[in-house]
Amino acid sequence: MSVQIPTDKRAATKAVTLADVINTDRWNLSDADVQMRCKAQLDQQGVIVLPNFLRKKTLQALQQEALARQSDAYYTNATHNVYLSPNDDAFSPEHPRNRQVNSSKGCITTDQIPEHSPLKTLYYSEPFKRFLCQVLGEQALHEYADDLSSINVHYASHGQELGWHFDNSSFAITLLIQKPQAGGTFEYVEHLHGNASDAWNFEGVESVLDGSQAVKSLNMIPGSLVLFRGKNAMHRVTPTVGETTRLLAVLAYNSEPGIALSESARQTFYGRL
Ligand SMILES: O=C(O)CCC(=O)C(=O)O
Ligand SMILES: [Fe+2]
Repeated sequence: MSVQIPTDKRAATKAVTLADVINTDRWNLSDADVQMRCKAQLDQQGVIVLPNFLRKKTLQALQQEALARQSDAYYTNATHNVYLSPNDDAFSPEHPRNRQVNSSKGCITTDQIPEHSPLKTLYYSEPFKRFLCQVLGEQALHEYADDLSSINVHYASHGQELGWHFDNSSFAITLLIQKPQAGGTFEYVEHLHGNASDAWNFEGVESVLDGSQAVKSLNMIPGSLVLFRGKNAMHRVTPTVGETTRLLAVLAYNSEPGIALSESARQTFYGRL
């Protein structure tokens, strides 16, 4: 005799698999050819967009999930320099080393994302991590040791933006969940290196800050996966225009296990530890 489980209960208990989350017809992540082509493009251009990566249903679920937690987002309204490092008094405040730009987006953290969220299925999936390792040239990818930093959802409502900067981490993995009516454009300058350990490239940075250098914009549609070498390319997100909030998920990994984001960074980005 079989036990009858109500349909809604069955749906609720069904495990979400990677094939439920991503559009596997379009993106076969274990295909060596796909991996190679993605790697080649990332190596050449510093960025790669995989359109229609998420299934439509997943995208809708993620939109709902994100909007449901919007009131819990922590908002930073801070100015910073493009290097995201403390100012250096050896330079004037207007110098590209110190010049301040504005960032005003909101953010929720791993612990605020539901356990059954497709974001978590994707983040912890071994085939997904293997794909990322191949494309990024990493040996292994590990979650953050703290409960906040692995998966974040960013919110940018009308007027909110992310100022020009270089990332601290050598790669970033994002999923656009909702696109605003206008603005919210990801802009970057290819091959514009500039970081403390390498070369500051004050001249190049200044030309971007002054608006005298051509910048590229990334054509992201909701459901796209983006891999980006943000340490080596200056980038920003322009202010959102209109009533539709820009929603973006960030998946963050470490190449070593057991690493937590620094307490000062957690305090700045999340307002708590
Ligand atoms: O919102 C984006 O598309 C990029 C976010 C970003 O650059 C960052 O979080 O450092
Ligand atoms: Fe960034």
